[in-house]
Amino acid sequence: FLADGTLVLTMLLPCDKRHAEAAAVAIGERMSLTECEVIHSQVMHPAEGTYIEMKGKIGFDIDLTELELPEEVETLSEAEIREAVRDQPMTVVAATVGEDEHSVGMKEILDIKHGGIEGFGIKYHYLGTSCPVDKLVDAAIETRADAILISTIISHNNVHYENMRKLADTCLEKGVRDRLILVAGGTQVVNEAAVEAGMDAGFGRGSHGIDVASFLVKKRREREES
Ligand code: B12
Repeated sequence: FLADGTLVLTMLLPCDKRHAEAAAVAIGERMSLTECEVIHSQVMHPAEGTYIEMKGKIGFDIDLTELELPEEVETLSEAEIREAVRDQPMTVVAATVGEDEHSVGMKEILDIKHGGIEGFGIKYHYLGTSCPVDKLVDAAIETRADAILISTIISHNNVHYENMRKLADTCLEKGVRDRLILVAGGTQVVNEAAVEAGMDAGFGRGSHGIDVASFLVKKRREREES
């Protein structure tokens, strides 16, 4: 099957099954796919719409040697992180922000039970869900935290990046941007866009505590050296 030019698209169309199947093929054709065919359709809920899987063919090749790949991040070893935190303790404050009640991802990153940063000796103050940005920054100042970790899962209207901008701006206003490491995470978070929105790093789907702990230790070192 390698490089046979077949692409499978999934979509949720807000209409009944018959219209959704015809619309999916029309969408594929407008995207310049050929041989468009619906291979699966399922009414999710009559009020919601129909889930469609549609296949079609693309008319071009991708040369793997010409692709620009993102830089591969090197993660410090567990021992190295633990030693760095033992020599110089680290505290963070964390919460889900805006009106985001999705707490599972944030807990995975924090909690020792899920291989979170706590397991490397990093102390955390978890302020819960839907936390106002002001409250987080004040808590970071009060506890003399090294970093603020926010989780922002909902991404409608780019609210996840808006939340990040708000955090960066609040830290600037309160004069603490230079002494706080700002990290955002969530299903739809892309590192480069998070950095553009004022964060030091962004972590997406599938991130682990060790990735974040390693980043925090490296970033603190980098700041101390500069
Ligand atoms: C469980 C769930 C809920 C639960 C949350 C319970 C809880 N206590 O967390 C409940 C039922 C409350 C819920 C409600 C809603 N939900 Co919901 N929910 C989900 C679901 C099924 C799973 C989320 C989850 O727990 N994933 C598992 C964790 C481990 O993964 P994760 O969150 O991505 O976290 C990882 C990374 O993102 C990253 N990460 C996350 N946070 C952080 C933070 C930092 C600092 C770092 C470094 C990394 C990091 O690391 C984590 C570990 O790898 C997803 C669908 C999905 N499959 O993702 C929808 C989903 C997130 N929900 C969605 C929606 C729309 C809603 C509602 C608006 C529905 C509604 N109309 O009411 C409400 C919103 C409520 C609110 N105000 O927040 C949408 C979001 C769409 C979008 N992108 O904006 C999703 C994607 C479903 C969908 N396909 O439409 N939801």
